[in-house]
Amino acid sequence: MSAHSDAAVNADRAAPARAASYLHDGYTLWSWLSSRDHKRIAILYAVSITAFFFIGATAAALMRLELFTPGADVVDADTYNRLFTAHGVIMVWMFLIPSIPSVFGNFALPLMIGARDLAFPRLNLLSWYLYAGGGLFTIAALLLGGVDTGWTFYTPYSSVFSNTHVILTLAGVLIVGFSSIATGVNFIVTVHTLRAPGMGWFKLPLFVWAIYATSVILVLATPVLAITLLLLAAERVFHVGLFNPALGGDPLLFQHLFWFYSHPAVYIMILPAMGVASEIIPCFARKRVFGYRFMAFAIIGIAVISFLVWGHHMFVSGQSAYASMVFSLLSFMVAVPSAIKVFNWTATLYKGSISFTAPMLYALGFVVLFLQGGLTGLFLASLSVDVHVTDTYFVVAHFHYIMVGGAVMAYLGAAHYWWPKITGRLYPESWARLAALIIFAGFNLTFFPQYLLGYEGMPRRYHTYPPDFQVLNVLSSAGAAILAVGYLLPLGYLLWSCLHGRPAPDNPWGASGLEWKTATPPPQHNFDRLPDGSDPPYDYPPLQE
Ligand code: HEM
Ligand SMILES: [Cu+2]
Repeated sequence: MSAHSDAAVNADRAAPARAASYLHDGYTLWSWLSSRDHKRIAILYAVSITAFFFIGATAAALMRLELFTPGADVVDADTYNRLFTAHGVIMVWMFLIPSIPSVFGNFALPLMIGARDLAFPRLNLLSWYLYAGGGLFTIAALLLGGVDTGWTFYTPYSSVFSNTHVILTLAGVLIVGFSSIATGVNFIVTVHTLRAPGMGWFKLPLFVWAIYATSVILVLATPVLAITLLLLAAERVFHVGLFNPALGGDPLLFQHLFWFYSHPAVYIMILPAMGVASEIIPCFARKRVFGYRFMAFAIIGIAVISFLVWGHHMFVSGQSAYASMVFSLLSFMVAVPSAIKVFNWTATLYKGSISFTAPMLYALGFVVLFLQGGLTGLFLASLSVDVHVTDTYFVVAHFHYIMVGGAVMAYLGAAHYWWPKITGRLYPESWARLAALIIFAGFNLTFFPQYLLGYEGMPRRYHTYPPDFQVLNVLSSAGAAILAVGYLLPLGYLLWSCLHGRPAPDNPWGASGLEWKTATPPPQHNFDRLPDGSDPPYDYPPLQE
């Protein structure tokens, strides 16, 4: 690494006890692109994931623009197909799956368990290169004209009939999948081997539990995706007859394989979000998490059950009625650990001394929207209801409540909560609260009307619709415009705060985790002295009655 700059040297002189922060470890682009420091790699992820988010959001904005009117006024059917495919592929694989683990898991997890870095720092850097490289493949496919299969790549359409850039997109997703696996392995080994002395499993912060469980799902499920995509590529290029009925294949086999990965993938998105909420809520309610052990077991329960419910995506695609009944029942079972979590967050808030800071607003928004999305999931898990609303906007509304209302809210909550630690600066609190409220309002206005649209029968993935559906569509598109403003605000004031924000103290929230016990921003090696991990997590003093 390069020698310290003058600024860093001066900082060292001013406070001789402090080592230089990780931000001072060289200023060249190369010092970032070759860094093996988990904190710098987290920032590489944050920058690239944010870029992908806004590319995916642009596709969404174009879709909502088209759906403002019943006719085809903005784009034709082919372009619309490419738009929702690009939107789905980018949001799922380039944003939702990596977002919280790769950015905040990377940054905070080693600090939270008192480690100096992840177990395999070079593998961590390689993961980022795989992520960025895979992402560029999908962008290349987009620039060359895009894909129209939908993000689910259903066969035989994707293997036989589509003449768009399927292979290039598959390659991108496959490469990003390897990044996921590498990251998962890294987190698992880190949690097993690098916990601070005294930190037993039931002293781990719930965010660490959540990232751990997520990593297990990543390592077990992602190879299934990789194999499925390779089989699809083989079918497309060599016509081997796996999925094409004309060649003796079975298209349902593709759906089983795809959802065997993709349902657990939903929990790859939501478990980290739950972990974030479990950090923020006790901190700003000044209370211990209610039922810590139940919260940890609920995480494991959700992770296990997530592998058993994939068939609820295939209720109408020709699986036996008995199989559907079993998948329906198992899907209902996921509600049990999920409800435990919502109940325990609520109990943590009960009689707490609550301060409505921006991270807390995002966390509360997460709980409300996740609860609502989860409850409508029970409608979809009910066979008879699903037959009515399947492939309608009801489904679109449901999964946006979970993925956007849940995972994106938590991502923003995490960004605000750890921002001072990451950058050494405070963000402007009133702007942040305003943005949180705009996002919450814009989100509900965008997606709530879609439940009604779906219930009334508007199918998903269509670029035109009967004029009867227009009022609700206009509401939804107006909400999307508000949401867009809401998402652009944090981009603006967070970047502003990097340059002009007030310097942050080591522990601005008075929070309890080990990550707040080191300097802000942390030194390259995280801790000057190895911290003691034997304190119970969420050690907030009991509130006076
Ligand atoms: C910014 C506001 C957003 C709007 C207006 C929006 C709109 C849409 C629309 C119109 C569709 C197509 C539905 C269909 O016809 O099948 C869609 C699909 C989808 N969206 Fe969004 N979306 C937004 C944000 C997001 C975000 C932030 C994510 C994830 C982080 C996301 C994930 C998805 C996924 C996974 C699909 C599935 C595509 C499919 O149906 O195969 N969306 N969205
Ligand atoms: Cu599912």
